[in-house]
Amino acid sequence: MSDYYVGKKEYFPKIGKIKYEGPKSANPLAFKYYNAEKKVGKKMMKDHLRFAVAYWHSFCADGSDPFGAATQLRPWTANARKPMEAATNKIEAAFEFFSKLGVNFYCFHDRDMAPEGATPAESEKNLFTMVRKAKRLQRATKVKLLWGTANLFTHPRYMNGAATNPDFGVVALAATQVKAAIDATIELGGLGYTFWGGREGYMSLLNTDLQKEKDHLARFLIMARDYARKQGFKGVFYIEPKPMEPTKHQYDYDTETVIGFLRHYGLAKDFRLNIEANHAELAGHDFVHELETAAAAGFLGSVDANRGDAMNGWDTDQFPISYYETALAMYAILKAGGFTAGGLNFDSKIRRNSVDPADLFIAHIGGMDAFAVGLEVAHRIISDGKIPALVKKRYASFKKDDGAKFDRGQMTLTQLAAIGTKAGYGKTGLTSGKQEYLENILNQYLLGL
Ligand code: XUL
Ligand code: CO
Repeated sequence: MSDYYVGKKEYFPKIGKIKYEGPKSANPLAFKYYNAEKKVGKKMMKDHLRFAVAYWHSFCADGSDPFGAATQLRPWTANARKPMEAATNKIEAAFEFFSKLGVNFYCFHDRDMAPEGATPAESEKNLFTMVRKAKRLQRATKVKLLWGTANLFTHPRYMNGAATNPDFGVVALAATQVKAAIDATIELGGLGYTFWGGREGYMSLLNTDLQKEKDHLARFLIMARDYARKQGFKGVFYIEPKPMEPTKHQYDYDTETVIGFLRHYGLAKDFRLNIEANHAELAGHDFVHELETAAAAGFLGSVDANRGDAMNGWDTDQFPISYYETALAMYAILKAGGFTAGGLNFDSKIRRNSVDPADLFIAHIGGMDAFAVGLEVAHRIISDGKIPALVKKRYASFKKDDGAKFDRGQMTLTQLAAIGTKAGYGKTGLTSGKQEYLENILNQYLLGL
């Protein structure tokens, strides 16, 4: 028996199971650093990293962009006569890919998996036909669903938003999709359900009642949460922040904004954040800033792993390759205790001119290797302890005496000022932040030293 799964037809016949061959390997179809069963600290790499493949980028996208037609004519869609036949081929190709690559999770939107029908009832029927197939394939491959979601942004009816649409009729149609996508997620044992606010934002304030739209978004999320919990969903709800694109301004701008929103509307208990690297960059933040901000407030849930291009301001969704970025990201994730329900979902797409079937594998291999290196470096930072110790030392004055009293909120401004007056200026505050020293240590860790 082969060590990977193939359906009725093999879609990647020239590619077998991707194996770990080590850093010196010249084989483009082998892992150089990701060694699934290797222990890093107390857990194996695969359990730290919990990689997921994004169904939409890898199995639905065809390379078309606003300037040109499809370049990636995939056999699973090109040879199908009907949309449901294409959907069936696609799901078989996808699970063959997951199995050969050796990832344990995937993520999907309702419309990635099944085409919209002529009526909401037909759309739901299509989705559930595919959910039954997905369930069989999950069993055969042991691949699990990290999270499901609904596509509330592609169809023209959502051009003015979904939950925040000024037309109640559209809000109700969005509900048909979210209700069915939650049912599908539950049926597939999904560990999470994600809301990325596709077109939940505005293009112009001249035609927008901003407060009403935000209230409607919260109302919709409360309804979805209540429905899912009633149906027995035990997983985590995620909001995926993004500041712009496709709308000029999206309500889920960044992590801090979303945390404020969740707390304000009483959603903090059920919702966590799904942080995407490229979205962080669009918001003017580093990926690690968003991760640390979420973690600090107890809202870190899952990650959409990708990278942007610092030279331009759009969501390029490239595969992550920077060890520096993955090291800092994994440091933030390990410090927060690691993933529980979440994982690293490659919300990344190959470039339009990467037309070889092998490119899909090579891109994921690079991303997985990059996060494996990041994990090792992050573990090194923690186990060596120099960097955490310096951070601790910086705040040592709050550990005892008056500093500790201030920290615990047991001091008035008058008392605090009296301490300052008594101490006087002297050299207080002129302590080095040691940034360059820490950056140099990190570079040594990056080289495995
Ligand atoms: C869009 C984006 C989405 C979400 C899921 O920028 O990241 O693919 O991850 O809807
Ligand atoms: Co995403």
